[in-house]
Amino acid sequence: LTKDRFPYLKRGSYSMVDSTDIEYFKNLLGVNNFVTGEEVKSYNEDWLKSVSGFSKYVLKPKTTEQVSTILKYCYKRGIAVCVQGGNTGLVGGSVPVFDEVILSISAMNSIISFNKLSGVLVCQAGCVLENLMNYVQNEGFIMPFDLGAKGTCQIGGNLATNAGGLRLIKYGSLQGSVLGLQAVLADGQILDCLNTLKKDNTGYHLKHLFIGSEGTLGVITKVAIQCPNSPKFVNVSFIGLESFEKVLSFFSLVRKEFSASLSSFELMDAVAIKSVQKNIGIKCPINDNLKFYVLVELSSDNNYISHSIQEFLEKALDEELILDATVADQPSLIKNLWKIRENIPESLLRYGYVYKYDITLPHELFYEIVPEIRKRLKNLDVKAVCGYGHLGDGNLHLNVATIEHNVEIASAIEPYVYEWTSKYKGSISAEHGIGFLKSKYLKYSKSNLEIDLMKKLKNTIDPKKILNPYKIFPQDEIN
Ligand code: AKG
Repeated sequence: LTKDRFPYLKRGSYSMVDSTDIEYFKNLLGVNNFVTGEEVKSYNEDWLKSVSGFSKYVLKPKTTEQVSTILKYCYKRGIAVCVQGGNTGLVGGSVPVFDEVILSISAMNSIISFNKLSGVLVCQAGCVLENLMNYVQNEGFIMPFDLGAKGTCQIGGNLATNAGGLRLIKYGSLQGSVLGLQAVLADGQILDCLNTLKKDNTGYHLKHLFIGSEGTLGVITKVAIQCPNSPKFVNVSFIGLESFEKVLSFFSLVRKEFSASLSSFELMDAVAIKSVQKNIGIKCPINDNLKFYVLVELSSDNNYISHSIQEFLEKALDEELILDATVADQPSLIKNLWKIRENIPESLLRYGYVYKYDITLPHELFYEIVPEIRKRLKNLDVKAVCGYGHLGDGNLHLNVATIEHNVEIASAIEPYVYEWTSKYKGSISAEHGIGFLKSKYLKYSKSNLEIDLMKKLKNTIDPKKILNPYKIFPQDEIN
C-alpha cells in the first residue's frame, strides 16, 4: 500500500463513507454502476503497481448530471474523491492514496457528434482513445494525438493529464487541439466551455485550467476536439545508428528535408530494443547490434515522401550517417514497426519494477543523463537502464528496471535526476504529469510564485480540497 511506502503521509480529515452514503450512491447509480468488493481492487492499483490505495467504492456515473449530483453530495459531506479514467497514468495520479471514493468516468463513453466539415468531434470523457481513432478514421480523419496506451486510456484522462504522445511534433499539444470541454467542479456546478469554434477570443479560456489539472480542479465530462484529415500517404522508417551525435545530425537533416511531413521522430537505445526482443519476443527488423535506433514517421497528402525517403536514406547510408534502415508504407508493416517502440514500457515492466522519468531537455543534452545514471547505479542490482522517447520534442523517457522496488536504488536516482534536469532548465515531467509520485519534486520545474498561484487556484475552485487529494502538491503544503 502507498501509505506503507510513504509513512510520512497522513490521511486528510475527510469524512468516512457510511451506510447512508452507500444507499445514496446506490440509489443514484443503480447497483451495476456502484462497484464494491473484490472488483474494486483493480481500480485501487496503478498499471506500474507503484501506487495503491484502499478505496472500497467505485462510482460509475453515466451522465454529467450524475457526476454533478455525486460531487455536490461529496462536497457537502466532505468525502474525498479520486477521479479515474483508463488508469494508464505513470505517476500515480489516477488511483487513491488512502480511501478516497473512486469516480470512474468509464461508463461515460458515448460519441455525441462529429462534424465532417469542420472535423470537430464531441464526445463524453470516458471514450477509449482507440475507439475514437477508429470512429474518425471511418470518416477520413485522425485523432490529433496517439499514445501507446490507446487501447485502454480514455479521452478525459488524456485531457486531464495533457497527454503528449507520439505525434505531438506534427499536431501540437492538446492545449491547441481541444476546442472546448465541459467539467464538473468540486461543489457540483457544471462548467460548460464546450466550444466547437476554431476561433474565439472572448477573454480567459478556462478550458486550459482543466487540461493538465490531473483531476484536482474538476471532473472533465465532455470534450470537443479538432481532428485533422487523414493523411493520404504515410511511411515509417526504422533506422540504426552508431552514436547519439549521429542521431542528432540525422534528426536535423530529416527536419530540414521533410519539415511539415514529419509526424514522429522517436529514439530507442540498444537496451530498450534488447528489452523488447527478450521480454516480448518482437524481433528488431534491422541489425540488432547497433547503439541507437530511430523511428521516423512521415505523413503527407503528396506521395513525394515515399520516393524521397528512399533516396534520402540511401544517401545517409552511403555517407555512413546511418548504418542500417528499413522502410514500410503498408499499414500492417507500419504497425509492426510501431509495435517495437510501443512495447518498450511493457517489456521493461516484465523485469519486475520500473523507475520512470519523463523529462524534457534541450536536444544536445537529451541522452546525457542515461549513461550518467548507469554510472551511478553500476554497483546496484539493476536489470536495465535505458533511454527512449520523443526525441523530436526533446522528451526523454529514462527508465530503470529492477526486480522490485528498492529504497537504495530510488535514492541513487532521486532527487539527482530532477536536480540535473532543473540545472539545464528542463521539465521534470514532459507529458506524464505530476500525480502523486512527483509531487515532492514540483519545485524543480516551477517557481515559488507559480506554485503559490496554483495553490490559490486550487483553493478557490475546490476550497474543501476533495478532488484528487495528495496529487500535484506536496501534502504538507496543501492539506
Ligand atoms: C511512451 O512510451 O511514450 C510513454 O509515454 C511511456 C513512457 C514510460 O513508460 O516511461
